[in-house]
Amino acid sequence: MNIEVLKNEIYKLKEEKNALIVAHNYQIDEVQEIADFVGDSFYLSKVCAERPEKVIVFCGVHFMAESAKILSPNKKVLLPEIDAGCPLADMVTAEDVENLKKKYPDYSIVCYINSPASVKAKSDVICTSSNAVKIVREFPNDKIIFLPDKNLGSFVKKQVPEKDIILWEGFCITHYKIKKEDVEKAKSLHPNALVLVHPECRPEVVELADFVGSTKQIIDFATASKEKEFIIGTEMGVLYSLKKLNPDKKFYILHPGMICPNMKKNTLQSVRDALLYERYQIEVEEEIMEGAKKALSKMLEIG
Ligand code: CIZ
Repeated sequence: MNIEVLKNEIYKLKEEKNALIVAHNYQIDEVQEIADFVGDSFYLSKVCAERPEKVIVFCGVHFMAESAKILSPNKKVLLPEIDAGCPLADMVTAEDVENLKKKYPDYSIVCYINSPASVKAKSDVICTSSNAVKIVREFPNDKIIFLPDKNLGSFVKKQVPEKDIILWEGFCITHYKIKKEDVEKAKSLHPNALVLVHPECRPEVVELADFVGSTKQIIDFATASKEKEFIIGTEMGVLYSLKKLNPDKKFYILHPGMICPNMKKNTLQSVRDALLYERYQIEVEEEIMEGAKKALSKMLEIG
């Protein structure tokens, strides 16, 4: 179907169903364009909870739509592509967390938002890439198990050396592609550019960056900066907001493979189908919902 026809159909269905469309910073440009709100997963989950609409199309991956459902249990949360998962989130299970708790009974579990609801439910507190350092620093236990992302975990460990932090071995397959040599090459090609990377990158990449932050923090940093050129070390989708907000600045992606195959599954066609057929509905078991909400609320309390 023609893009303009699809867009018009989406707007019509959205109005008919009184639905809200939110899109993560890593979505394809056309999906970000038709969304009511664009941002990181936690910001979008909060928007979904605060807005009056009862039907939400969450253009992101599964764990993100789950977080929105946990914060808005009475709303219909739809994920346009049901198999848009996250390999990082799948690198830890609720059973792994149970085993860790048995092995390290004095430790508290700090869980990155990129995780399944069942893992969140067994954790003490959730964090995002924006607030992970603050959450670990301020959590009232000096013994921490950080999961599932080992790179975000080692970034936190460096910032909070006073705590004993055990890292789980998970990683994002997209951010992992960037190597130290890519940063060195990009810097030699663009000597005046600042290097902005996501903390899911390898530690040796993070080490070479001028700024490390979440998607929102990268967008805010580049927008506020007086500099004109930036080398970006995260998923390409952020270029949509970076370019829109900064038409006079130049952005270079650190690695050509910075494309998350799962984030790119949602299309205008699947958003339209999500609205038309009210699919795919995200449900979270009551028992899991309760535990996961508690861990998310703890994050809000600290952060
Ligand atoms: O939580 C998010 O939205 C993720 C996965 C990354 C980010 O930095 O926005």
